[in-house]
Amino acid sequence: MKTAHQRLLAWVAEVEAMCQPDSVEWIHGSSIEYDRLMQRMVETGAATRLNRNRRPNSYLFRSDPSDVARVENRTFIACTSREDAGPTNNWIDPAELKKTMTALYTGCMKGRTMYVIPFSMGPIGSPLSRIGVEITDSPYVVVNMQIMTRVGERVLEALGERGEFIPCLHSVGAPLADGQEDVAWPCAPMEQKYIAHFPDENLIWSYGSGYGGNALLGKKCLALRIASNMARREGWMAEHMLILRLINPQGKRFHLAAAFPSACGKTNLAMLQPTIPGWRCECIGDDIAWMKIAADGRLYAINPEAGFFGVAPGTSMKSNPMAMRTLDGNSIFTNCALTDDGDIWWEGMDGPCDHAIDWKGDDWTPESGKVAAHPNARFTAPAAQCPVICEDWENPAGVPIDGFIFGGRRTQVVPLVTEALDFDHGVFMGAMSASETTAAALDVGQKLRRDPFAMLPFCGYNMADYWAHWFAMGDRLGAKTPKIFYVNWFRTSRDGRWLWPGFGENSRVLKWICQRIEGAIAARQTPIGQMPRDGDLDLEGLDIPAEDFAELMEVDRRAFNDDLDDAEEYLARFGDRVPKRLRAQLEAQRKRLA
Ligand code: OXD
Ligand code: MN
Repeated sequence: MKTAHQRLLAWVAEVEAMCQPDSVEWIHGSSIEYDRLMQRMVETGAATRLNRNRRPNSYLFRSDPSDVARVENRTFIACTSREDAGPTNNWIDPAELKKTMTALYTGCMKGRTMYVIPFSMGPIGSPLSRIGVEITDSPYVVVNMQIMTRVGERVLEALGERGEFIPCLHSVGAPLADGQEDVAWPCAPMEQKYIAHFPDENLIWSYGSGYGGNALLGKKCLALRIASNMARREGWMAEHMLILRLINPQGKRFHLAAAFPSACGKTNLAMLQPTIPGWRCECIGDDIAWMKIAADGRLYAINPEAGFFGVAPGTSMKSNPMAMRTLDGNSIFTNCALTDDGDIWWEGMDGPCDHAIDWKGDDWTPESGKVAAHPNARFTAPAAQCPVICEDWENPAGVPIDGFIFGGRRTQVVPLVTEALDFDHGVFMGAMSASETTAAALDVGQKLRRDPFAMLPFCGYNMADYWAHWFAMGDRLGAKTPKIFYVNWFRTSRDGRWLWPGFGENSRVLKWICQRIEGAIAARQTPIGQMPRDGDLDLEGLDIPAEDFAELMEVDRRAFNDDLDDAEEYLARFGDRVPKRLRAQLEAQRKRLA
């Protein structure tokens, strides 16, 4: 591989000396290389090629049953002082962590190939993009990175001889002794897994897991945890947000960025098919937004990723037809079930399945009494294949953001949609976000967890400082701050029914949001923010009983007050670091609710 980047070459040599792989391969980024890696993994039994007639160029992987999701308890922010990591992150002194991990890394790639993947987060050459180099001993990681990011020679070219890059070291942590046979999914035991971030030196070290965000280091580690640190230092934003473009019947475009905790339907919303006549929606990204203030004073966003790494179960032609069509070929499936005709299946997919091989490789029928696909089974697919991908999804300048949406999964209390009274109130809404938990993280036990800005597992520094950064960005944007909204698609009735149909019908809520952004309609002020007046939300053609709609929109002052008590306790964890402006918002909300 041709690079004259001395710092990069020195780092690769240093890692090689420490990890002692059998060989080193630089990833060029060609399809021939991708096919060759896949072929090798099919031969070793790590991958299964799916039926070419049903899903061309697509493969299924089964992970080790112990390695199926992000491991938040084993994720560390190793900055110099514990306070800078804050109470929501795990912290270890960087020198100590490096010592522990160096011991683990020493000889850890024996019997394996070490791959060097130069990758770009964001379109190559965009002023918003950043370059990383991932070293890994997992060929599964390589093929996933080839879909999720832009990789290879063109990245090295952009890097030149002196360009900045973020070193990302990954090992599955399973060296092979001479003659020892490999397993299909090598990984290390839980207590040896470390997903480590050294924000003071923009460095990522990951050991022991091969799954998703633990191993595809461009995603959560670089584009969120490290990038949030860089963004704070440099005055931009790295957020756990989808980006979409909505086009109204008059052809006017609106760009919305929305933050929801993992597995709350972000991918579904990003690829929404509006049910209201004349409205169209296009996808720019489904997970991460990098945003910067441009010369015109507005906030512009890019999607730093090049693919979707989505939760498979529940994805269907009903819930997300555009995702289903994105997966027609050239995709990787992990921990899905394998059907008798060589295709994949998961719970919630269209049509039943009578027999399959489940995610553990065992025989499965609906009578087995267990799931066929793991709840956090994933698909990896190129964004360019999405039928509603926006023509500007790779625009190096990004798209101007008109509105932010926050939300979570709340079966109680939180109404369908609320608009913040102003930017500061919106920051308060984002900071107080909470959600009922799901399967995307392995080890979060409790049911309702506060997940500020959906960044709880991804903010690479003290969350209280992150709130201060939001206020500071608001001040810089001044009159050009995007409007902020809070939505909840998941409210249920007292007798446990969904009150809102969700999916494509969410376009009705987005329409109201766009009308508010345009200043086309007034709103009703409530103690928790602005809400649609009677008749303003377009419900035409939707059969919702009036009592259900009333319940969906209900603001129960007592319940909100209780929520504030809980919020106050939560804020207390951050002590004096909580911005005064956030506390002022809490007090103001209390007064409005009194
Ligand atoms: C994801 C997550 O995988 O947020 O996107 O967990
Ligand atoms: Mn996510």
